[in-house]
Amino acid sequence: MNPSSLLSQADPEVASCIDAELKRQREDLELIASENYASPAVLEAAGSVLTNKYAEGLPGRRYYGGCEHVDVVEDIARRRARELFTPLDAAGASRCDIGVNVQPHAGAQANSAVYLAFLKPGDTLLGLDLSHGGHLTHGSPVNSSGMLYRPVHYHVGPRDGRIDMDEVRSLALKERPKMIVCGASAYPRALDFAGFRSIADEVGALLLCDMAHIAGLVAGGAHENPFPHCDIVTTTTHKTLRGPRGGMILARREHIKAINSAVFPGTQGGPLMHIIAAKAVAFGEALQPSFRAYARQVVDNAAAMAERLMERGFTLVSGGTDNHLVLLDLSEHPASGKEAEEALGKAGITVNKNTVPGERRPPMITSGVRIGTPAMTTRGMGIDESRQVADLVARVLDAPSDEASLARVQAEVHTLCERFPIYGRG
Ligand code: DSN
Repeated sequence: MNPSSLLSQADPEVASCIDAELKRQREDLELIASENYASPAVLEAAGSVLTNKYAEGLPGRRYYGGCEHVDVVEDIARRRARELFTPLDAAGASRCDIGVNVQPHAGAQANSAVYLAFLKPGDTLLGLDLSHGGHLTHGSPVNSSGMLYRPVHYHVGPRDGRIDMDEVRSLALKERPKMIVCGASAYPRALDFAGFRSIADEVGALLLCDMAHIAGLVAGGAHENPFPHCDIVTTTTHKTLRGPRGGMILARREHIKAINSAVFPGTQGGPLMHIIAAKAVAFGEALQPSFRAYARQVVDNAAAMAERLMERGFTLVSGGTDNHLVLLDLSEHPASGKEAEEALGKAGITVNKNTVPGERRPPMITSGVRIGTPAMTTRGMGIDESRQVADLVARVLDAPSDEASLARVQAEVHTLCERFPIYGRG
């Protein structure tokens, strides 16, 4: 990859920031569970002339002329997404007919559009509590989902760290939500879609899965598909799915018309056609057999990392992982989540501080660290490297103020990353 060659002449100030970020991504170890490295083909599509095109509406029904090529691109993206996420039975037949909208600019916009389509202000929304692994858009009071609607939250159990399905059911029976949201941004365990479906049926609620974190695992067969259990599924396209930054909504066919109207004109204007092209490219990549191997490796790497961290004496929320992330519980550790994030950053290891169930510290401090394997797995790292990375993390957290030790870990991080280059060699 030739970093910013044209841009460096036209605008050296911005080009130097992009070049510095490329260097950071190449040299440091990216363990933020929601980040990944999009392929050069995805980046090329995202940087294409399609950024110039207005295309409000849907393929074949646009409010602008000149849409003949972007129509084809959007149809390719929708077709590939449908192929990726349609659940099949043992004989390979479709278990439900799904429609797709690839226009949401991000996951938050996808969720807003779904709420607009199916809820009225004041309707009850039941989702996972933010500090127990949920998401701001699942009814947090500081997000429109918690301001416009009436949020009620379920939790993980205090002992096992897993979603308490008995509590979900009792809250659903008591509060009669119009919609139940399953899905999380910091939950290391598999989701019980059939369990959520049965509760939703009992109270007549719609069931939304926000699969943003696990979409790539679903596409690659390493996590159960939310369909046919869920009515609507939202996602981002840049996490485990490894596409461009963006969102998407999939739904049982009978719901897609309402969703299309809620995306445009309900919540968005012109779709980002360059990003939709990049989504199409990423979905094409995810349909390849190699993506199944990638998804499996992401999960195996997280399991290896979890095991090694526990051997090193760390506490993990739920005692392990089924997916792409582990959540370190530092409640009893001298370092807070913030201090741990800063010390790891000095050693070239990028993570994010995260609240843990029963959190006692403020959200900008926290008692946890979220660690994910999607990006390091894209670099080609496997089980041995996952155990090595867990050891590097443990060394930092055992002595977060020891600058000499942090420098030694940083040198090892750079050597490791050099063995697994991204975007060519620097
Ligand atoms: N901010 C994303 C994450 O890091 O999980 C969720 O939207």
